[in-house]
Amino acid sequence: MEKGKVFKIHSDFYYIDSNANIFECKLKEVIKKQKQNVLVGDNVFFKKISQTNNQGIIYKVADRINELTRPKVSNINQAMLVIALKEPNLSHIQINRFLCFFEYSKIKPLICFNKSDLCEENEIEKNVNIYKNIGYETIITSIKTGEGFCELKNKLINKTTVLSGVSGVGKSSIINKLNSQLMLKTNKVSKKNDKGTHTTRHLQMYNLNFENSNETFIIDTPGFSYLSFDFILPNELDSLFIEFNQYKKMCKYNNCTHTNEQYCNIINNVGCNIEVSRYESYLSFLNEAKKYKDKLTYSGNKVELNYKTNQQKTYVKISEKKRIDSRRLQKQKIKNKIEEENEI
Ligand SMILES: Nc1nc2c(ncn2[C@@H]2O[C@H](COP(=O)(O)OP(=O)(O)OP(=O)(O)O)[C@@H](O)[C@H]2O)c(=O)[nH]1
Ligand SMILES: [Mg+2]
Ligand SMILES: [Zn+2]
Repeated sequence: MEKGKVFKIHSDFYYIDSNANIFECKLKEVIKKQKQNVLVGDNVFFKKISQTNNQGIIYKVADRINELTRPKVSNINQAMLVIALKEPNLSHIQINRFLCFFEYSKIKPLICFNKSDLCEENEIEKNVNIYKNIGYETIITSIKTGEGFCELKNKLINKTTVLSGVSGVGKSSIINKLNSQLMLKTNKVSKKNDKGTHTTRHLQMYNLNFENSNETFIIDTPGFSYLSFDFILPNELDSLFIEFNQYKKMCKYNNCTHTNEQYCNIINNVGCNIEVSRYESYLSFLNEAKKYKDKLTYSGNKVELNYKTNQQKTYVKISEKKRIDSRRLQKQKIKNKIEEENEI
């Protein structure tokens, strides 16, 4: 059996790099039956169909170090969130959306502020410092002037990095600048609506072939148009704003939502220790999280008596629709979350 890494997936075909040889593989029936996802980044075991061509069958997926759901990749060392300082215009709420998602996924992001050639220095600093002060690793780059690329190479070397960010921010252009042989397709941002044109259509992993490392991988991804929060519950949200943690301990109420409670230490710190744009994003995401929770819970709580202990226990009832939609395990997870939230 041969070993290799999945670097591209196209419909039913999995493209594998095995010691710089490329194989086009299909999945063995048993993997399909188990409904096991094979992701870009997976290390797999496969058998060649014949000695003469480069086709094979994947038999087994090796254990993963980690996996990310959006984009769907595995075995990554870091995620680099690419932001354009201009074209498309920088949006803090959008940055915070991605940051919350990475916190939720327990993946440490590196934030790359690209297109520095289009922006004044003091404006760049003002924007970047918001995230630097929170503790995020940041880097400023331009593919036009080459700013930041030495530093960037040092941050990428010997790692597998997945790029993330909306369309048009320069993800593919950055990869081309790191290795001019790759020649990935890029496209202008639309002047009409200040949006990218979704040029990259598929996830693909590339070896950057740095002079001093042949183990530096980068994954180009299609830019999301919108990352919606249909997975976070209200009580989980404040911990995803990592700078809130040190202040929320001093809120008067343990279950403070930091919205209109008296003696809320988060609200007290907005405008000094907590950036206004961060707090505004929090409020906006909280609304989305509440809507998500409402969608999950229609039927309220159910009280059952345990005849042995003669004690009552309260359960959360999930709506009928959700019951059909989700598998047993998922249901249990959701129930646990809500019961925790309602302190049942
Ligand atoms: N001025 C300037 N333009 C840049 C820079 N980086 C990228 N661009 C331009 O931005 C446009 C979009 O770049 P892409 O690399 O296609 O963006 P992308 O993030 O890959 O977009 P999708 O594939 O649609 O997700 C192209 O016209 C690039 O030339 C930069 O540092 N400065
Ligand atoms: Mg692209
Ligand atoms: Zn509070």
